[in-house]
Amino acid sequence: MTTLIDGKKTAADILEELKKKCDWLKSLSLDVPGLVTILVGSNPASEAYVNSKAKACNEVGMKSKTEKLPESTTEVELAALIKQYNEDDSYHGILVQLPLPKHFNENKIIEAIDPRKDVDGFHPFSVGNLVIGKDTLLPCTPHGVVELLKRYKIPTDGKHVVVVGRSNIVGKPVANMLLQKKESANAIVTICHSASKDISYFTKQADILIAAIGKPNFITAEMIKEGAVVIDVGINRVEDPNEKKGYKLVGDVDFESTAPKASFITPVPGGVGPMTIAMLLQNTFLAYIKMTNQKLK
Ligand code: BQF
Repeated sequence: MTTLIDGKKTAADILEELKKKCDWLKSLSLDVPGLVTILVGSNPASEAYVNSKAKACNEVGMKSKTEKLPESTTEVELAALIKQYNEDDSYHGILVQLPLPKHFNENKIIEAIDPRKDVDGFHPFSVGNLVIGKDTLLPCTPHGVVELLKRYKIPTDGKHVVVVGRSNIVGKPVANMLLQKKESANAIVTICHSASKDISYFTKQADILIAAIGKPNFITAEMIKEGAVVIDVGINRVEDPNEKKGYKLVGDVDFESTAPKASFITPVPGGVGPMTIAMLLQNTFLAYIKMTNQKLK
């Protein structure tokens, strides 16, 4: 029997918890957490993402602002805007929507963000803390994956987690999180990627398979072990004339063939995606708590 992991519901639960906390701050006449999202250029998917982030902030009662900048923005101009928000006490989270247009050095831009406001968890300071197991702002999508495993009481201790994909945004951080000698972690972790000659050799050994490849329906039933937990991080737009928008979202996992063989599986949409947003708001709340406490000292 397969359990469908409902990321949409889980994310809604987390947002509800955050809303209660924000209501409580307001009842004490305190400031609420604030998130600024910076979008450069006009990638339709990125625009949709920043819009959902702002909408989620409004729903929980956080302050939010979206800065939409033209494609022609220079690195110096963007860095100056980030600096302005680094110094603005009413914003506790700064998110630069990725990918940036090609003329930007993303690493350089990420490093311009005050690590205390690094709600995407991509600053080298946050990455370093994650790797050595220090408490830190965690990247949203990997954190969403781990949170789903936790809330569905899926054991990770001593389990073999196979991550397919080695991006800085998903593959590397999720592997590091599950590797930690901690509750909801302590897994044996393998990362495989495009240089692996036989991906199936690895995926078939997974107790928990995390697909973060970026290729629609890449993982098929033959590639997994009976009873495996399958976490699909892929968000791929594929053309579909039957859909109003002309496309539909599919994961990196061929859901139809794989689901019957899995013990747990996340759908796309409605799996890991909504958790990304919930974890972003949770990070903004955490950044707020840390920063406002610091001021009281
Ligand atoms: C869903 C993202 C690739 C590159 C940059 C809900 C989102 C997606 C799907 C979402 C993503 C992916 C985000 C669903 C944010 C996740 O119902 O399945 C929410 O908004 N995401 C992003 O900001 O940048 C990306 C994927």
